[in-house]
Amino acid sequence: MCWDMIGHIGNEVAKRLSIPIVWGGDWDGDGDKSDQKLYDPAHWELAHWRMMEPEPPHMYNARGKLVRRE
Ligand SMILES: [Ca+2]
Repeated sequence: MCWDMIGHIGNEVAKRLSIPIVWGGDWDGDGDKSDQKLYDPAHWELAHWRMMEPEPPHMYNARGKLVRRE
């Protein structure tokens, strides 16, 4: 299946880059796609994104230059 291949590639790339992700083709990442209610293989998300702190909005000075916040 095409989505299985895409899921495998995406998971491997994320693992190599140390990016924790969740794939909608296997939400719990146990390799079993039949143990879930929703199969959404086009869906990717960062694992634990709900617990992440939002990045503060970028600030720009009057000249349009990005000003870093501490
Ligand atoms: Ca599963």
